Amino acid sequence: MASTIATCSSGSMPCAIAIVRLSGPEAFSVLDGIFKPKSGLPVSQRQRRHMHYGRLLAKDGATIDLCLAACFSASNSYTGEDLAEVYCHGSQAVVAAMLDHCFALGAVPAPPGEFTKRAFLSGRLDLTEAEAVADLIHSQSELGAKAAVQQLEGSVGSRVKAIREQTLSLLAHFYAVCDYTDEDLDPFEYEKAVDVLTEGERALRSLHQGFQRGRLIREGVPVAIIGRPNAGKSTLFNALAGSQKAIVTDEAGTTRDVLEQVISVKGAPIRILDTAGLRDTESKAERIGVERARQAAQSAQAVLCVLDVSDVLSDEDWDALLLADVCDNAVLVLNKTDLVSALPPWAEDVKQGHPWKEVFSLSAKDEQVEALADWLSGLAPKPDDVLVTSARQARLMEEAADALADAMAAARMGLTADAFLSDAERAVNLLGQITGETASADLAHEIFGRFCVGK
Ligand SMILES: Nc1nc2c(ncn2[C@@H]2O[C@H](COP(=O)(O)OP(=O)(O)OP(=O)(O)O)[C@@H](O)[C@H]2O)c(=O)[nH]1
Ligand SMILES: [Mg+2]
Repeated sequence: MASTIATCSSGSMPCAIAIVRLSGPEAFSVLDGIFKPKSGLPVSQRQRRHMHYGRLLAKDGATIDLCLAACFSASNSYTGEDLAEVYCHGSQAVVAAMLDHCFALGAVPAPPGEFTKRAFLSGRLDLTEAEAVADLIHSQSELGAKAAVQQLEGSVGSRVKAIREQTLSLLAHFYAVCDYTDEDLDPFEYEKAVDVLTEGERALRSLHQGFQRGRLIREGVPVAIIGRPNAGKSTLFNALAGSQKAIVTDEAGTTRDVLEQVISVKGAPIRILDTAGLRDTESKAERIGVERARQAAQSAQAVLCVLDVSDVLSDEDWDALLLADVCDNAVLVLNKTDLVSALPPWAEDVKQGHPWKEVFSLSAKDEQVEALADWLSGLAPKPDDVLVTSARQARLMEEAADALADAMAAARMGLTADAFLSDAERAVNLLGQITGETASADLAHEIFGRFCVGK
């Protein structure tokens, strides 16, 4: 019999309200033990999914809070088990005393992801939906949240299930024709089977293609800020991030490592990388930093090349310009405009002489980054199509598409039925692992182990 788990599902305390959740066969009886409604009747005997006001008790019977509690029946709960929730004041002491009382009454602490794991095991969620819960919790931008919630609503799972069911019914038809030769069944035609498999493979390849874009949404579109020392890269990074994360000084060579932060730019997830100023240097650490800056620029989706308009154009600036030239998506940032009344003569040559996607004149120090932020927000993929964000799912989709292609090749070449059947069955199994229909206990353990406690 499953245990009854209890844990605090809300964030760090102290805070206004904390939510403690109980799930399992004893959830209601444990709640009745720790919570006494003002109205007298235990919550388990009152209306489900309604809040009830009452006294929360510690193990010794003393009142430790006045708060709300609710019961959700297995048929209508997140976990698919009886589930109870207490909404108390967000005090560490209150929550600790309440949990202590729950454990004394037979509940056990919930491991990370246990509530969602139980939802999966009871069939409330498939694995793609469960993984979307984790994505949603970790989303750092509105776009990331939208992609996760689409997946939570079954956008990926339902497509994968449909392909699996079509392949399964092909197999069922094949076996029926072999097993019941006397029955009046439609003959199994390889040509028709190939049509179904072709469509399945096409759909899987297209889902898989969405993975690269999905990953950008999940991890943020990488954008590197490059330029010579003191151009104002870290100041620009801080202005975009809206924080003082990067150290800024008037000493050249302040930033030595690549500093990164995912920021939500008008709802779009952008991973900005602040890099070391490009120059020849004797310092070992700074040399490594410069090398990392070059690598960051080459692997980023876009590069912001920062030049200081209050200074002359130096050889080090040329180094940055040459690096920007090899990036497909380079933007020129003419910085420190607050220090000059007009742009220097070299600015026009630089604007014209390179394939810039856009040119911005601004003062990073005065946080004039609105127009640049607008441009950055346009880099994120559009959320209108189904985007796969999980590397696990993407890998299985590719393998399943390959298995379907192998099955088709076997059917077309007129190989033995065994070859066709084993490839089609392999595809069915791989597709089942995406949604969890054929997932092993180890896999479920690994996936839910990455969740936070209380979810
Ligand atoms: N007036 C003015 N000063 C700026 C502006 N942007 C940066 N600075 C100043 O320029 C100096 C260097 O700025 P940083 O942001 O540290 O420059 P960096 O490019 O990161 O330099 P390194 O890390 O050494 O490569 C600091 O004194 C900043 O305050 C600006 O828009 N206007
Ligand atoms: Mg810096």
